Amino acid sequence: MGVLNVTPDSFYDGGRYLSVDDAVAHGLDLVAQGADIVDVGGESTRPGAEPVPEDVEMARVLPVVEALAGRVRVSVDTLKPAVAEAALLAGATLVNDVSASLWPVAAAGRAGWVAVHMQGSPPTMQAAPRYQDVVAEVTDFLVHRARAALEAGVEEVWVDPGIGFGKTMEHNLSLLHHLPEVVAAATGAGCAGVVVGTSRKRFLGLLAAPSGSSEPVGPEDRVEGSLATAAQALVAGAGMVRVHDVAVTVQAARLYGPAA
Ligand code: HH2
Repeated sequence: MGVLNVTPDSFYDGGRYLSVDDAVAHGLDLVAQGADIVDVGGESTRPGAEPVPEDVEMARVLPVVEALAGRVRVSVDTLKPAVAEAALLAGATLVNDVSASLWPVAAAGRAGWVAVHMQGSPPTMQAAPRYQDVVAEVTDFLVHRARAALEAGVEEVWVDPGIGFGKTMEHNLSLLHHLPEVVAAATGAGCAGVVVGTSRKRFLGLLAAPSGSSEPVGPEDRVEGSLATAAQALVAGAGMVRVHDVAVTVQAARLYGPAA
């Protein structure tokens, strides 16, 4: 899944694809690089981000979804039911949902659904994330939501542990190390698979910081960690990785595809 943010403020690609033409051209470039799905978002969910009004988000994403649908599978990355609904009408066939609550919209639109785990909400989620057992809590939450969606008639349900969504570095690393358990639980519950999104996130910047420094390196210097964690996720059985850097990730993914 290639990331296409049509926002001024996304933490990595914000402001790069503000015109419909630029956004569509980048979406097609992601397809040329090997993306199976282009994930179109019109509201940043980075830590500290403030919500965007519904009409603004719609104006950002709908023309892009419409132009790309038919040329590639399109997902819409939104928290808002009305935006998801409109994007499905515009041709998207997957709802990528960091609120993990939009399965009724996916059911009504006969679309797939990605349930992402988040503790809190973007403005404050990184203030003090707390878990007794992050792997068990995230897995239980996702399995419950997946079951609700499957019972409501959504045929294609994906779950995503939500790396960076209300999680410390330790929480993120624990979830990555224990991904096979999340995959087993999701598969057992009837999910299509597990999605993982680590691409250029802050914890990778902290891991890449020079020794002795507690300042993360910037998003532009996080491709190595992104690639390493995408490969880690694929080896652990994830069925999809959500990335900004499609070409290099596709090269890595080929290593874990069916043997020639
Ligand atoms: N992460 C982001 C947004 N959507 N969706 C899924 N399924 N999994 C993720 O990990 C995920 C996601 C945040 O990244 P990005 O879209 O690059 O940035 P921003 O929220 O600033 O637009």
